Amino acid sequence: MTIRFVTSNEGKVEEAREYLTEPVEQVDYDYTEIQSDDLAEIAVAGAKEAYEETGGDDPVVVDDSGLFVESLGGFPGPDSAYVEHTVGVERVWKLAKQEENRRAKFRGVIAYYDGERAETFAGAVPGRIVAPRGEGGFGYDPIFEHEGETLAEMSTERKNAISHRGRALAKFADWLAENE
Ligand code: ITT
Repeated sequence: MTIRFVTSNEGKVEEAREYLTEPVEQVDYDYTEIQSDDLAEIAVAGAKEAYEETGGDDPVVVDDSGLFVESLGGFPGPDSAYVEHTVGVERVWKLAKQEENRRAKFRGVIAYYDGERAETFAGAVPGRIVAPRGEGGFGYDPIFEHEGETLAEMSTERKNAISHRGRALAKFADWLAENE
């Protein structure tokens, strides 16, 4: 079995490959992100659509994730991708910098669909917003610090050990091992 990871984001795929024993194929299909505050609902709808539209027999997974800054009411949250591509990561730091409370969370949901079963696996990681540091990772990694290091300063393995996606991948891997 190959896992078809439906995403435009190679960083997500690289992390999944590092974690899972099954082969992971990237499928670059732009599924509809339904309007919802519920990441799991967005991800399941996306996984079902991608499964039907990309026409393979192998199961698909999608990952919907986002950065939630506490003092900014959870911004950019479900709109994290849009904000990254419009205002950019540096300016999210500049916004958070004006706040005393710089606590933030990454939250993510992986949704699996194989034509019959739909499952979701969630993960979160707490941290704080800092001035950009580090060359690794992707997206908001340079401005998200966890236990003294930004996610962009960590190896993929280390990031997977603590990150929202790593935690969701761990649950997914356990479920796969029991349900294949
Ligand atoms: P797909 O929808 O095609 O999978 P995307 O990057 O647009 O790719 P999302 O819609 O889930 O993904 O948006 C997530 C946003 O949060 C996007 O800006 C990512 O760069 C960012 N993000 C998600 N996980 C991240 C991580 O582990 N480190 C840094 N930024 C992350």
